[in-house]
Amino acid sequence: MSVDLQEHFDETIAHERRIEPRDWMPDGYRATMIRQIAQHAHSEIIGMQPEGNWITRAPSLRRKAILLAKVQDEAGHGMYLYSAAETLGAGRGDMTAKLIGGRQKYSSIFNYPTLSYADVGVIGWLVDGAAICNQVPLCRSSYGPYARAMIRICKEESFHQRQGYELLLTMMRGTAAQREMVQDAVNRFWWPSLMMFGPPDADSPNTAQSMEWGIKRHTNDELRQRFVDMSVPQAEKLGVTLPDPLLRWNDERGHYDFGPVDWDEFKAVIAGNGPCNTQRVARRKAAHDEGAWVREAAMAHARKNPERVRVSPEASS
Ligand code: FAQ
Repeated sequence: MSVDLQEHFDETIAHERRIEPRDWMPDGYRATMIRQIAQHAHSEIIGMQPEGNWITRAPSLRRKAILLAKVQDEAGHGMYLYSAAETLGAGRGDMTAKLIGGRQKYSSIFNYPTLSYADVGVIGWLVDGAAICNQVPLCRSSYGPYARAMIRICKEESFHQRQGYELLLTMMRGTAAQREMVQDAVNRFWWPSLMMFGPPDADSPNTAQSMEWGIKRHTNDELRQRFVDMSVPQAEKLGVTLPDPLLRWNDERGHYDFGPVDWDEFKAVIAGNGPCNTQRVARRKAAHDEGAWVREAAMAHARKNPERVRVSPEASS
């Protein structure tokens, strides 16, 4: 490696400019970007399953249309993100194989079941809310294709968050049974939503280097706190109780204090032992297997039009 290349990279980062696919970058930077983008892409794709579970049982045509569009958006996000990872030399087939083989992660949150239609609203409000909180700063991430993908993704996630909140407001204005469903969903999703931001800073092996490289702009704990501060007034307006007896405003800190997250549960979920891990990965594998004929057909079509389509060897895997 030439000193000039490293210097140029360091200068680009120091001046808050973007690293682009053709630029030289340290191996560690490339590996970190691939790890984070692949994990993010997998989350969007696996994240279609919990809500997809309710498409056939949506309570009205309007709710079904909204939910279909949302789940479709998540597929689109996964596609942008796989494309961003491909600019770093990662193969889509390889990333899918790693997801199915348990060698690449996806967000812990999608290993929890969706037990009622209120879960659809709570996923929109809390899960998309946490995703936005985490991803808006990533629009300024140092890797160009990732940062640019994030701009569109965040716009769509904001819309998702509002549809979730609107669904919950509607249910809270409904019957006592509907209000109970909402509270039950909040009770189940609140703590897992806080886990989405990753382990506490003291136990986060990647944060320091990722901040230095301008990949992450805030630490896991900073973003978790921002999310709590943002959610409490929204919960009050909604009329639900967040399931944390230690949650209270701290005048001195200018933030809400909150109780301890169960990090043993988080570790179990990311190690593959959450309530739905096996089911989620098995479903993803089945979808991949069932789609083999589509990939084969696309390859056959591409071979017939060699000058129009450049076929990547990855596409067939
Ligand atoms: N789940 O050192 P750190 C969405 C892993 S998209 C599973 O702190 P880092 C949209 C981490 O990978 C949600 N694993 O790691 C939607 C690392 O493992 P490794 C996804 C987790 O990367 C909404 C180890 O723990 N969003 O929701 C989790 O600096 C509704 C140590 O952690 C993104 O991916 C976790 N929660 O920080 C879709 C955003 N947290 O790889 C459908 C981009 C940590 O060393 C419906 N990613 N780990 O073996 C990020 O911002 C970061 O990667 C963090 C983790 C903050 C997630």
